[in-house]
Amino acid sequence: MKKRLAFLLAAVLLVMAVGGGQATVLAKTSGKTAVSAHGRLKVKGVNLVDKKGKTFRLKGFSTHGINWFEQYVNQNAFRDLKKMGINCIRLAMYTSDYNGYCSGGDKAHLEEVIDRGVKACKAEGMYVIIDWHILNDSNPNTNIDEAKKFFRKMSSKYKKYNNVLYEICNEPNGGTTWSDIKKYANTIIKVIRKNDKKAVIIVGTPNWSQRIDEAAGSPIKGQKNIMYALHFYAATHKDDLRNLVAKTRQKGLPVIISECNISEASGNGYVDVAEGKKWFKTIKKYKLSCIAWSFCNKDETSALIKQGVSKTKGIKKKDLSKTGKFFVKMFK
Ligand code: IDC
Repeated sequence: MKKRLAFLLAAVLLVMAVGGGQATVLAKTSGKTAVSAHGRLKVKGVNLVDKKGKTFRLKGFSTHGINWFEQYVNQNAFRDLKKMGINCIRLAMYTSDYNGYCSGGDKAHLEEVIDRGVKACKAEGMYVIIDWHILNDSNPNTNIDEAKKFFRKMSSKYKKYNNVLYEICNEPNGGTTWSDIKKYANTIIKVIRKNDKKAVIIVGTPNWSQRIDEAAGSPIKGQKNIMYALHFYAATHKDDLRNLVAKTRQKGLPVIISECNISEASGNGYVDVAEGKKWFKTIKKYKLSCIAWSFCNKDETSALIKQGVSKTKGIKKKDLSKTGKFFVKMFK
């Protein structure tokens, strides 16, 4: 009997030890969550709306590259953020920077990290954006064949999930035109729609997802639930870019701020709180969704976790950087 008890105790201890690692799947949270209350999101006119047709704002944190800071992709951390008012996580998967998905990265592992992130968000009742994070590879058509395969796989895997959104090309840049992007988007949207008729799909815009005016001049036709990305870094991008929001709304373009910060466009340097507040005036006026870059402790001012804080669970407000605290406050 004693032996059996000792064995049982050892087994329990072993489970606890294993359970302390990254892969822990916590119980589903009880009570009302963003996803249980608002359901599958869709696009109505210029707005992102919930299942009842009411305008809904995503308030999110984006990961840094999951090929670099994957330790933050865990349910404990997401739950910590949820307690601070975050209702969405963007999983940024670089395609060609840092051993990205198309530049030598471990595809199977990256897909596992995405899966962990998607499932953690589902368990926490949070929305999740799967982001094909092009950057170095300025034109999304460069890796369109890989993108097709990737989104075919993702949309098949997550078609039953009501909390998943797709961002199909983070920031086209260099000489990439809106017509190049449209060509790419029309292909990828069709791939996703074959499996998933409804998920919201976010399309990047020229010049590092700033020229929403070009998209407004010639939006994608014949597709529902499409949004257009506007990215800003407040210490660099000011009135000129903000003015495009009003301008494109008049033209009926649904815009989403799927990445932003109050640092300089480099992701580092000066943190402009005053300009950040101006951005939030616009964001609140038009009830825009907004996702902050990036959920990590890298030594750069856009990092949302404070320098020297290395925990990836039990994260409290005091562990956030100046920029992290700013966003949590603005999201209130
Ligand atoms: C930055 C990261 C930085 C990294 C760099 C290059 O913050 O650590 O070294 O990318 O990969 C974007 C991009 C985003 C950038 C960010 C800041 O979407 O990948 O992250 N930024 O430069 N667009 C505008 C700014």
